Amino acid sequence: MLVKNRLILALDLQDFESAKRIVEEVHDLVDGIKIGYPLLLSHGSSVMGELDEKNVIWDLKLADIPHINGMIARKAFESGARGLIAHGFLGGDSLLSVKDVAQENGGDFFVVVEMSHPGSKEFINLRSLDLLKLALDVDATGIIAPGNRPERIELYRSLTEKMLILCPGIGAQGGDAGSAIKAGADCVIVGRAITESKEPRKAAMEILRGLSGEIDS
Ligand code: OMP
Repeated sequence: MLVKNRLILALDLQDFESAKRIVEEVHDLVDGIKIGYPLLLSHGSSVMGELDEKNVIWDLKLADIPHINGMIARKAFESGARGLIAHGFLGGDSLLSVKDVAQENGGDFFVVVEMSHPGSKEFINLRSLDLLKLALDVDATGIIAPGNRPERIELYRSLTEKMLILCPGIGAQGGDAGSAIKAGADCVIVGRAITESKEPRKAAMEILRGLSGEIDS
């Protein structure tokens, strides 16, 4: 994945016309668009043909046995995905099946190592360092880490130079884009702060302005 503007749009909408309008407004400002169940279950994978964006990451948070993970990953790449998000807690074999398919397709895959919502502290975040190790072992393109916990991003950055760190949890979940980048994130993932704004382009530009201070400094 090419990192340039350091912003990824989370397009968590069910209304495709609104989704398309937002993409048209911001596509030149973002490094990619993340889509997931809200859009895919509402409109199917045919949305891919109509999105004006090359780097579409499918956030399916894959969490199944290797055979099924591989089958779903193959379908996603066949449908035009350039990247996939998978959970690591299923273990190395489940992740390797995603990696194999991503590699065959020249695509990216990202492993969730820690999440941004309060409930994540009950289970997944207790094993984050093991999940990070797994992501490194399977040579993932990158990890998903909480943008609203900069101290955790700093820790992950100190433990991996080569993997990308993509960070959601900005805006609506309390995180600050500039602080996440300063802590070591490669990209922030932003949904509602852009999609629910009356002026999505202006909102995206505002976020980029906040990032540029950190990138230059
Ligand atoms: P907003 O809170 O609206 O910016 O959306 C955040 C996006 O990031 C949603 O698409 C979530 O599914 C996703 N996300 C998190 O919010 N927290 C996480 O820990 C992980 C993800 C993710 O995997 O992308």
